[in-house]
Amino acid sequence: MSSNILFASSNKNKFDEASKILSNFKINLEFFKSDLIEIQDDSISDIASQKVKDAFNKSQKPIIVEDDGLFIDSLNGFPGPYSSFIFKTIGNNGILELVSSNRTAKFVSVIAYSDGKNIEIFESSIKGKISDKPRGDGWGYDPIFIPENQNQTYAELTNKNQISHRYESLSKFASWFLNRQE
Ligand code: ITT
Repeated sequence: MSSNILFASSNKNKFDEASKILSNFKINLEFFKSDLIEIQDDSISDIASQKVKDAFNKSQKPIIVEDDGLFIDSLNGFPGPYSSFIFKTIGNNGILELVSSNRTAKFVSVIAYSDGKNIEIFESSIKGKISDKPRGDGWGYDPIFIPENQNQTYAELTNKNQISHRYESLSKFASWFLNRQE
């Protein structure tokens, strides 16, 4: 492993996936468990920028945060930047009650990295749709999100970490980070 970087989150599932993904690039992550300041904003990348500032202030070490959002087309992008709050309040069953016949959606991941001087942002999204009922044993929205070109939900897929919104944004981060180190 070539580098150690902190990953700040209150969500251990996010860290576990990020850590597996970045190990393919020989980047070692350490979990920095923290409830970070999360501003209410329409822009996931602005939320991630604020979160990483708070994370660096707390850790004083190079650090990554990630902000995600599930955007459902028939709900004009809801829950989007409010995905965390909506998951805690109405959950997957609440979302399923709101979704109509058009079930298309996208999952967005924004990675923000700070070394205390600069903030770098890496964004990615994957298209997909909302399943008709929860399927599979997974965390968060995994049981109701079916990525494009698949028949199974994130929770049912065995290769989520090779295709996910998180995989794409972290791959962009890894290319930038490893290039910078050369
Ligand atoms: P932080 O402390 O890192 O902010 P969080 O769980 O609040 O953790 P986000 O705001 O980034 O994380 O995530 C928004 C919501 O989307 C939240 O309910 C997550 O559980 C969910 N989520 C994010 N990535 C997911 C994934 O890969 N599969 C399923 N649900 C996911």
